[in-house]
Amino acid sequence: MRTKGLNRKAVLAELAKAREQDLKYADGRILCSMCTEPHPMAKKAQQLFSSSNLGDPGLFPGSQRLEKEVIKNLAALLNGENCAGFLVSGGTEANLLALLAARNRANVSNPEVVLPESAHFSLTKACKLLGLKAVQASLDDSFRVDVSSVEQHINKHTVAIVGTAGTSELGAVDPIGKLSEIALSHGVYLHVDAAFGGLIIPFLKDAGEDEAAFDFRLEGVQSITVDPHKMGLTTIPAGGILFRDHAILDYLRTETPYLTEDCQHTFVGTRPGGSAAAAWAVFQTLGREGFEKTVKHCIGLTRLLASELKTLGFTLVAEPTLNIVAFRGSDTNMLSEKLRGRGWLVSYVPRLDCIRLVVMPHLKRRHVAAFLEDLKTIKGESF
Ligand code: 0PR
Repeated sequence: MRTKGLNRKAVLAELAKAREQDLKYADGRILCSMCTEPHPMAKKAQQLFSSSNLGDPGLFPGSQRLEKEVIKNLAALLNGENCAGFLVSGGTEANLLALLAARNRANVSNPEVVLPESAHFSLTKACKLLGLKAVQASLDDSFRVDVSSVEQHINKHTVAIVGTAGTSELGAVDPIGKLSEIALSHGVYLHVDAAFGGLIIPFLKDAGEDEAAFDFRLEGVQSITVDPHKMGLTTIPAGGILFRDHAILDYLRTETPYLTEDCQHTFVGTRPGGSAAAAWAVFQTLGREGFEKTVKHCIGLTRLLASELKTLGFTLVAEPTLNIVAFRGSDTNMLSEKLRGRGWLVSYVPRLDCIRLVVMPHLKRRHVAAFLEDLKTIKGESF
């Protein structure tokens, strides 16, 4: 640390320099991220609540009320009548809390969790941290978890099975209805990772798309991860974990003897009230209609991209379910490098040998058109 402090102007100039190095969502070049430019009201709200700590809610009852209202909004969206839940640091912490609750509830020796091959790596991290054996279930031809594979892996050590509503690589939605039936018949905990899809799928019906049931209407679903800092247009950090009912919280409880509340249920102690305020502000400003419009925009552009990619002779890994397109050509890894060389931030997925494009709200039609033009040029160069 420097001995003498700098003046504000100098500090701001240094910050501006660093900010300049960062990529901007608004430039429409980021096609590999599940985050996006936050709504202006989210930024404003986060600033207003920058000193608030949800970890000591007796000092910040207003912030706690906003967190509770955000959780209530998410629960209503996911058809959970008696949900308990928290805003946490992200999908990773949300998934960790779900598996912790499942492990403690089952209280068996050598605990195991059945994870789809397509599960996000945060679930593998959680298993490592919690001493759980991760057992992989295979996928079907449409990259959704094979329900019979899940069922085959359930045994007396299984504490949870997991389904994903919007996989990170392809946006596939696992057959949660069938997983729910299995969970009920084996008396095992079902967690749904809807970190990405949880704020898309509920709006698809209104956007003219099919809505696959994945939420608390399914009796076997015990918890859902749903992240406002992905499709919720809010500031980072804002993950969400919802539990079917308050009873599950007993498995997460840690005493906090000298704070304004006597226990906590999250991993993170000091939690940003600004995140609750920001998510709340977005929900209030956009309302259901605003979210529907955003989802419609993203899905429309996804469909456009998918059909243009096919016209250009590329193969889609799967028809997109949500706002992710994955495609491949003759040398896909090389193609992804060439695209990055032209300033397009795309991800290459080695497991599937494909390029993955996440069509987030910051992408506009003109960006997609420019991307396709560059793709055409690169393709032309290779022949
Ligand atoms: N579950 C699913 C289905 C996810 O896609 C992710 C992250 C998580 C859980 C974990 O969430 P947190 O990262 O909030 O803890 N999905 C993105 C991914 O791995 C995260 C991300 C976002 C990565 C933006 C890069 C980026 O620029 O792709």
